[in-house]
Amino acid sequence: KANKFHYYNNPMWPGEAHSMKVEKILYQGKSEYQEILVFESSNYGKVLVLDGIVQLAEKDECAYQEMIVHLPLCSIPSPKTVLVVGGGDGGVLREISRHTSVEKIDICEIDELVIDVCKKYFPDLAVGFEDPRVQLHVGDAAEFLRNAPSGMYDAIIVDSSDPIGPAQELVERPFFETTARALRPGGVLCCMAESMWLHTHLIQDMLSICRETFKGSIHYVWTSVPTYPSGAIGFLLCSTNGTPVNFLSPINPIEKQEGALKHSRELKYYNSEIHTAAFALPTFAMKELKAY
Ligand code: AAT
Repeated sequence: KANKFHYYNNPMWPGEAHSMKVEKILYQGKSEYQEILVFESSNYGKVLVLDGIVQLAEKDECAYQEMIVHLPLCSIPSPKTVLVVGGGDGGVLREISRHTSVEKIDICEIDELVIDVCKKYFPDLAVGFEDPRVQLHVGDAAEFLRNAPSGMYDAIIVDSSDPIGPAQELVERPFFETTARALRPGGVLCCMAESMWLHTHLIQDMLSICRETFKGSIHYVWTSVPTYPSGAIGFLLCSTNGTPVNFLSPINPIEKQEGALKHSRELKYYNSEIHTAAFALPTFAMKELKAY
């Protein structure tokens, strides 16, 4: 028990707990914001845990990081300025760095200790920080976006932890309003949006806020991540008013970008077929989410 909640009492998934065999604890510490744990698992490689919640495992991080980045960046022509919210492990930066059109990548992560720990234990993710286009801002992303100039970004990627603790504000209306304002017309947001199996009400709330704040297209998409509760995680894809964005058939497909595929690390999960497949919802989710 390395967290402040009892096993079956995490407010994000009450009544269930998920386990992995720990081969070795590599790091345990506490920052101003959260408890940080890194362990070597028997089946999923090294695992990063914040406040008792798995944030990533080496074996399946590709599914999350590749989807949260390439779904939005392949949907707009030649993205140049990108903001990452959270993402202190660097995996999202690593994926953005495939896009040769990108000129500037801002990242706003609240917890410097997460960055330091990931640089030590997850070099295959933290390599993202080495891209010279990256500018790191340590601080609360809600505050950062309140001060961001209007129309500054082509894309904003919200790779944040669950909305208990420091990420609470990142699912609330004022955050989405400042996000929409910081995007240029026709810019896109891709935001971690939890599991369709576990978080219907939260997703409905996020969708209805986004329908009011973003005047373009809004979709809930999902991918499979075995080490996250329920094994699935979703994202909200939103575009602002401006050139319409057809997320379903990407205008900037990955296969057409030589630089993206020739990156030092091969794509393991994302391709154009899985991009389109991510929009297909099971019947129950369609019923619960389509009306919102
Ligand atoms: N790349 C997958 C890992 C994450 S990490 C999410 C990061 O968001 C953490 O490093 C956390 O410190 C940071 N964060 C939380 N709140 C804020 C904030 N207000 N401002 C800036 N950064 C913040 C995501 C995993 C998703 C797991 C889903 N269950």
